[in-house]
Amino acid sequence: MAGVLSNLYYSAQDAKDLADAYRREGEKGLQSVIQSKSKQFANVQFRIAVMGESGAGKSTLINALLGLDEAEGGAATTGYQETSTVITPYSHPTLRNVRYYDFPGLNTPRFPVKKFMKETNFSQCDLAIIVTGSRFTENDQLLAKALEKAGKPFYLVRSKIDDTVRAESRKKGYNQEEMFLRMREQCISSLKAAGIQEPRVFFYSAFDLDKYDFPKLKETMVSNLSEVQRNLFLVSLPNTSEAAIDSKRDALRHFIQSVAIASGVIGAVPVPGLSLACDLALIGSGILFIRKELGLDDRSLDKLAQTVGTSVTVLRKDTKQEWVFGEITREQVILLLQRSTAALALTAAEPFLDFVPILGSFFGATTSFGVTLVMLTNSLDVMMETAKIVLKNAKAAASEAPGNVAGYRGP
Ligand SMILES: Nc1nc2c(ncn2[C@@H]2O[C@H](COP(=O)(O)OP(=O)(O)O)[C@@H](O)[C@H]2O)c(=O)[nH]1
Ligand SMILES: [Mg+2]
Repeated sequence: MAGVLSNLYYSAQDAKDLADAYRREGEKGLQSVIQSKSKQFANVQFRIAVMGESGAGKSTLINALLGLDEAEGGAATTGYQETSTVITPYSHPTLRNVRYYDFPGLNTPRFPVKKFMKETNFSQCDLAIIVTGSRFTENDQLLAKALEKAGKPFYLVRSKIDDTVRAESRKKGYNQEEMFLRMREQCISSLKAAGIQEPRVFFYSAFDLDKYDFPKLKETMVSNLSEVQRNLFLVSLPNTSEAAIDSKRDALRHFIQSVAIASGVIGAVPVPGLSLACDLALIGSGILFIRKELGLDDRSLDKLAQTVGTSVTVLRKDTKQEWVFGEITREQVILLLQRSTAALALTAAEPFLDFVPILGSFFGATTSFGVTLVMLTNSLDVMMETAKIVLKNAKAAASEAPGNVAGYRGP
């Protein structure tokens, strides 16, 4: 469990800063320290280079991974004419440090492959994706070899699988499974023949994100990250399915543990009033953070309602806990606290105490830690359930709205 401690988002120094801020300015002071700490969480970088020939589907893939529609601000421009000769960065709408780099097409006259190789610095990305809309070409292979030489993890993505399925299914004796097997074998053997040791190939269609290998692509990307990057990336993925929402649970639990540890550390500081004030502030800010990452804040809901052509009221239909959508004030947190009990808090905290040894010796610290942990964990459960109901409502609205059937990508 060393991961939890190494992943501390609030350190002992942060706890001291919080205590000092409380002494100086009371609860207002706490808020500003918490805000600046929240920013640190988002300072972890994750940079993904998306490369391939012009028209391969690079920009479309970036939008799919960001959960953005082209019509929205911040999405990449796609189309059949070559749109760019420079590397264009696209940040995740809320986690700005998850950044995709849309590279110019490999084969354009203005950017021949030799020039591309010479001018591209692979060390600046954490991961690369090579996209092709048909067979992997010689240029793709050259690029893959260069990445392998530079020691960068990379994947090969075969886009437009929907087109292939449509064309092939017209043929006599068509069998989709067999076709994929054959295509996969062909891809892998041609890449191996070109000297790529273990090519990782994913089939995908931008119009069927829950089908083919897109879910596996996301999982594999996650497995290539450091723990901190992994948490950041997981919460950045769009909520296209219940499974996608569930996959955020672990990352958000890490976040919750670090917040709980902070309130435990602060609980051990003997300043009257500090511990409770700090717990309330930390729980409040934690709820806001989780709510945003699950797409349940006002801005995300408005955007989602617009995308699927409905109202926020419809999206909220059948959700059970009103407070999730309301203002998260100090009073609201106290109300939530009153509903759970200290005994419950202590029981739930116990399994964590052995890897938080410094907290074990302070009863006040343990209580604070446990209360914060249970409060945020309960809130997470409620918000995950709510996010799933919102997703269901959004999908229903999307399938009712004309022209929107395939375009829905989740909040
Ligand atoms: N049918 C289908 N079309 C796609 C898919 N991905 C991209 N396209 C289309 O292919 C064209 C080129 O895509 P774009 O992302 O602009 O390619 P880029 O030049 O590599 O950035 C656009 O018209 C896209 O709509 C896909 O998975 N299926
Ligand atoms: Mg493009």
